[in-house]
Amino acid sequence: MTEIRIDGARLWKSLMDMAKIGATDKGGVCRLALTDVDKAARDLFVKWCEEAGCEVTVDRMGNIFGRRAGRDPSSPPVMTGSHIDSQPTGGKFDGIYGVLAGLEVIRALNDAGVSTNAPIEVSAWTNEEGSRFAPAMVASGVFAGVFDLDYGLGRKDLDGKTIGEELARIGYAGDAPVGKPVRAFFEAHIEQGPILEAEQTTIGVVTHAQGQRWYECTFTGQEAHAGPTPMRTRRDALVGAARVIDAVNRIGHANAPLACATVGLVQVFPNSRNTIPGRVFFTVDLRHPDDATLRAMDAELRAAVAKTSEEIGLQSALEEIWYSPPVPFDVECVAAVRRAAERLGYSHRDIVSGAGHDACYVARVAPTAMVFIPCEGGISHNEIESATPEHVAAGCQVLLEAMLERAGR
Ligand code: HGY
Ligand code: MN
Ligand code: MN
Repeated sequence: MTEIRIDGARLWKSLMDMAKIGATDKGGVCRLALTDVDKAARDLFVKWCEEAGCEVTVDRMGNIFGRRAGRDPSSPPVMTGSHIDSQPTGGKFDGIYGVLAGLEVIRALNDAGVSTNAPIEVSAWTNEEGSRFAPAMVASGVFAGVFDLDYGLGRKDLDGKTIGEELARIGYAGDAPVGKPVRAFFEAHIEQGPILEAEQTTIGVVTHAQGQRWYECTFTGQEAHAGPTPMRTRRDALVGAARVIDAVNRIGHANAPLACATVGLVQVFPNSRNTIPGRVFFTVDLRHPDDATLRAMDAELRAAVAKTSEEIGLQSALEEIWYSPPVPFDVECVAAVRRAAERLGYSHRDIVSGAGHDACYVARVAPTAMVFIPCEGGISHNEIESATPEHVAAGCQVLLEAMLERAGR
């Protein structure tokens, strides 16, 4: 076990200072990707990296890298990091914990005057959430070669603004190429689920992340007057959406306990109380750790859409916009996390991530693992999201130990 200790109070203060950017009345944050609020948080992160002596680079997808030099400048970096952007009703820890825990590792190494053989880098990945721009993790996806740069820069929000335009607008359209050799990548994150807290376990040793499929569905029927139009002649798009939304929920329950199925975004047109909805746009998010089961859930969704269209006489357009297969993390990196938790005497257990993370894509181009800590009530993507200073510090200490093992002192 190393004698280097992270400074938990400093990390907690950084988290609370960062949480002031985009703070909401209910104690959460709203820092949608590439908004002015995201820019302000990025600027603060860059300032802190520079104060810690890091060389900061930004690549063409706006991914930020703070680099602490190693003795061997030719060695690929041991990297950590996560994301700064949040959900519209996000919390103070999702993503930003992994970014600032990575910065704290660098600050702690500086305090200890310790050099590492490989450079150490802390990263902040653009648009991990997939809330403003879909899909999620698009910038780490470009970094991993899953998406090409034009696709990534061309992704549009609901107002038609592209990632490329917004990066330029906030001054984060970097010129570094997207993608480079990475010796190992470790991401610290809150679990965002109930397991660690329920088992009173401090560290989650993440072995895998589940697969996910995202869809966009449009039902088109016919606008008509809510008064004189007989029920038998209606082609009500919202009734169609309601039936499929219920079917999505049933698909999740039918494949429980590991499946997840969610409709989070619905747009009704013309959205007027006395006009029968002629068109409804909605999204579907299906997840499962087993790829074959996820494929079966896909088939069930398609059948439900076809059946509903037939029953109500609607036109339907169901597009799968994103497929992220289940991810096994690197056995050696996972073992480094487990050994670190053991050396430090923290309770720990292996766990599968229900959420997607940038680590899921970086895992395609570098040995990768994750460190989870509990969050209160397992609640995330909610302004009440919370974690304890003790768990925040423990996860960061495990991160430092695992990274040092790979970076070489
Ligand atoms: O959707 C997810 O799993 C992550 O929050 N992007
Ligand atoms: Mn996250
Ligand atoms: Mn999230």
